Amino acid sequence: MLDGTALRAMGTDSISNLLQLRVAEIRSLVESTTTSPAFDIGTVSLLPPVDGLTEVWASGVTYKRSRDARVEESVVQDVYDRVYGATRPELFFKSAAWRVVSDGSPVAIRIDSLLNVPEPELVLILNCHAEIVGYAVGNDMSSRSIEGENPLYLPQAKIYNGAFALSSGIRPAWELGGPAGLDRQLMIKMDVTRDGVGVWRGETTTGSFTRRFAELVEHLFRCYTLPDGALLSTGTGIVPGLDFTTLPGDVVSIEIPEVGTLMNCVTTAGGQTQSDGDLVPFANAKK
Ligand code: DO4
Ligand code: MG
Repeated sequence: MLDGTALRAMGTDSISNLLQLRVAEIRSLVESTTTSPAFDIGTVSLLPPVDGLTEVWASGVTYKRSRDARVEESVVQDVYDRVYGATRPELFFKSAAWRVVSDGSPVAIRIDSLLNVPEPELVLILNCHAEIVGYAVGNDMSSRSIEGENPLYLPQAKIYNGAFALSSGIRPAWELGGPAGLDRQLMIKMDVTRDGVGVWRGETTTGSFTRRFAELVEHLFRCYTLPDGALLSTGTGIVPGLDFTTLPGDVVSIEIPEVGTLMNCVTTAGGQTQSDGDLVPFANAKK
């Protein structure tokens, strides 16, 4: 696993610097570095492996379950059918690096959204050369009611405070597949508990992913420069029925056994509501 300790031993403090190198260079750095953490890993909070100018992007409708769920929730259904079968995938900007939520910190639902879900997703860690360096576990928190009202509201349904969480550490790509990407199917599991009781559970495998990871990467980098690389969340194959919504206080646990785990409690998105009901900007955002 590639984490902060390994990074420092390799002579860098930043993932974005690392993502300027070719996979072969990163691999040789990792394999020639012997690390032993100078602290007990259980006593520190690990940050997610994203920083600098690295952008977080996401893809959608890459599993049949996702296509069916969007058709069910949306008043405009054919866009999801169309993108599911189209050559060009759905790609959308999800988060700046500094906004990404760590494992163990709260993710959020919006105060103006009635139907909300966590979306457990395999995340590709990409260098600036559009190569897959490794994998992590992501949670693409989403408002189904806002996107369902109108697909043009997707940025508001998907981008808000606490909307994307990422596991700590990177599982190097060369440990799971060939240089072109993943060779094997990975299990993806999600559990949601409320007051300590399980209220929703689902699982899928990347065998149900209907595209190739390489084609998502190719479309992301087409006509778009990513000097510090990118994280690309590959879409969800696990969507609860319309009778389920995540509530503040829920705990969301996601596991991709060969990649990592991610656990976050759910809170209400940071923001303030004035007495007249207007939203004002998030007060605590870093400058
Ligand atoms: O437009 C819908 C977004 C879909 C998505 O985020 C997913 O399939 O994971
Ligand atoms: Mg998603």
